[in-house]
Amino acid sequence: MAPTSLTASNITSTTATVSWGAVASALTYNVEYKLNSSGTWIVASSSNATTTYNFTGLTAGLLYDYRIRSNCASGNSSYAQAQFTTSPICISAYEPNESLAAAVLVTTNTNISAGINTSTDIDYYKVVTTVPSNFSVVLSNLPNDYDLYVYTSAGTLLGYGANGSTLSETVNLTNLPAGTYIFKVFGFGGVFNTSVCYNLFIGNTSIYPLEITALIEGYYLGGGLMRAVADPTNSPAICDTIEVQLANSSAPYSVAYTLKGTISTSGIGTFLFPFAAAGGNYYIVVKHRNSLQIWSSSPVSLSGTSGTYNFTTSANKAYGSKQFVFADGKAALYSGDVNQNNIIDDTDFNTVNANVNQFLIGYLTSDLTGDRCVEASDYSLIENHSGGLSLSKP
Ligand SMILES: [Ca+2]
Ligand SMILES: [Ca+2]
Ligand SMILES: [Ca+2]
Ligand SMILES: [Ca+2]
Repeated sequence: MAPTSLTASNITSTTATVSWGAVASALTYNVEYKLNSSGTWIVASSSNATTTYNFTGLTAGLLYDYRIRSNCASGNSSYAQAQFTTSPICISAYEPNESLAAAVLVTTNTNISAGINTSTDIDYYKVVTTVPSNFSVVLSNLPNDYDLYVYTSAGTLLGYGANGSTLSETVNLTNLPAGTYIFKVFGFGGVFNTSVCYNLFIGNTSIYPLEITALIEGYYLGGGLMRAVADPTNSPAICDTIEVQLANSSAPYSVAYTLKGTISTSGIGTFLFPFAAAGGNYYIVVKHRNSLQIWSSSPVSLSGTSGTYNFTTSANKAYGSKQFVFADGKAALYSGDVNQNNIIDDTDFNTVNANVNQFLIGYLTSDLTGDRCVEASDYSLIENHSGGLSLSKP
């Protein structure tokens, strides 16, 4: 009688264990195997006394056939045949790396191919950065529910991807200081797969974080604080969106970098410029949707690995001192350049005036005070400036 219930387990790149159900009358078993691509069987054992056999010396990533026959006193059975595939080489790459302390140093922006090949396999990797940077980490080609966690070197969780099933995982992190970062891949609930390697791509972009402080005249409430204008309900700490540009320090002062982002109600926003800007000398330009654009009074050296520029400490932090100054000494972008043509004049005034008469409501450029309605206070604000305030720049 031929053996039944042939199974292969503990498969690695070079080994596999096969087992089968005992045949009552069997004295021994014949075990034979071959590469599926070959026509010639190899005898592994002609007198195997147990119902398991350990293959060794196999080649990685290939399909093997094996067959088992029982040898009885009365003669031999026919063969029962099955298959297994050895693990690809990548399945055990970067091992051992089972703990944060044993994390393997890897290169960013290149594919890492490895496997979760046992129920206890955890793969830790580490990356060392020397300047501030953004990470975009993708774990893909998952045969099972694998998850991705990102930590500081001290083990503080920074972000994770824990989708169900075989969905890829993505973790995006911005403005991380220079340091050592840890990336952990594991099978949720101990799942693993010995034949499919996952892909881990640790995307890393060096940045130059530039913290800008600027106030908007019409939004100012006093005490260094502005109104939450963009989305007061959901983002009460955010004032509004501005655009920050870095312009070359010599004529024609062309713009080298442009970023959009928000400033807080304190007027502070951090803008993550490409690291290529580091070491440069640029005029810092701030634009806002209904304010008069300002340029820094002189070029600013982007030295070190991050920088700050505060426009609010005095009018002359802006080129031509073209800022409004409040009684408390704070300087702010003039409100009123509704049509963004770099001059506050009758054209802007006429728009605001018309909208006051319509009593328009909402997130509007003619709402200079940021209270989501266009009314008398917006009218009186622009009335003060519509004599013709214009952009000052080198
Ligand atoms: Ca592994
Ligand atoms: Ca591991
Ligand atoms: Ca998952
Ligand atoms: Ca208003």
